[in-house]
Amino acid sequence: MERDQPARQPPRITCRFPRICAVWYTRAMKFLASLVASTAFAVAAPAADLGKLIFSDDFNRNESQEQTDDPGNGWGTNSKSRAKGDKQVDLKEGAMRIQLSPRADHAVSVTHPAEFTDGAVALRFMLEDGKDSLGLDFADLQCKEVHAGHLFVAKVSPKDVQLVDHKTGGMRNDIREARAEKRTLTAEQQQALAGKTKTAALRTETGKWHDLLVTIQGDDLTISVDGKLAASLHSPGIAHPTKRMLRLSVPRNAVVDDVKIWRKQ
Ligand SMILES: [Ca+2]
Ligand SMILES: [Ca+2]
Repeated sequence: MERDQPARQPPRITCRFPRICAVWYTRAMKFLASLVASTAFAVAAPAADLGKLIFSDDFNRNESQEQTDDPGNGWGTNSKSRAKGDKQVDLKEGAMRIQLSPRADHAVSVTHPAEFTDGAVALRFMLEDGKDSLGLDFADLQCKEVHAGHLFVAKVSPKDVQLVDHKTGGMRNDIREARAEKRTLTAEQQQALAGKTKTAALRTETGKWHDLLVTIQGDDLTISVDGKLAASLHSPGIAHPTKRMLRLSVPRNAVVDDVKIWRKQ
């Protein structure tokens, strides 16, 4: 037969200086709570707003050689096909320097996969001349109703920003062909082009680094410079379901660093 055992009491932790213990306990808890809050904010804030970070590049490296484009980390360029193989993309001083070759017959295009429906791209840029510009061109080469997969673009120059829906506008095959052949556009084509471009005057100082953020959500495209919303465009081509590629489009020169790509869905 089992004997009834007296119920065990949990061991008591005693403190020889209870008031000091209580003060230190409160301070430690406050510190831990603030640490948790600040860490959660630092990690969760951009992720919650922009989605999942799917790519980032700080360009803090050197190429294996300096004769031709070799940016690495999944980047491609059009220098071989459009600039006779001249080096137009140079990793230098921890950034990516893009410079049009005098022998090029097209703007420099530096490409990276960027697959999402809704998402965002952030980078730092520096333009060194008033005539320079940098375009973030979103493309889907599997979309055959447009020229060369062009969906839409967000562009920044030292004097303005511009957003263009190419898919349902100027890069629609029939519109682009009519323009290339200098044919008069039909009434439907003219109507299709209406409202597909948004330009906003914005001065950004040359020779200085600036922050750029482009967001895509549904049929809304926004561009922010140095943390301030500069322009937004609401247009059906932006809702194209499969953005597959980011093309940095540089008609002259631009310097780029800290590229980040987020996928929201
Ligand atoms: Ca280099
Ligand atoms: Ca860097």
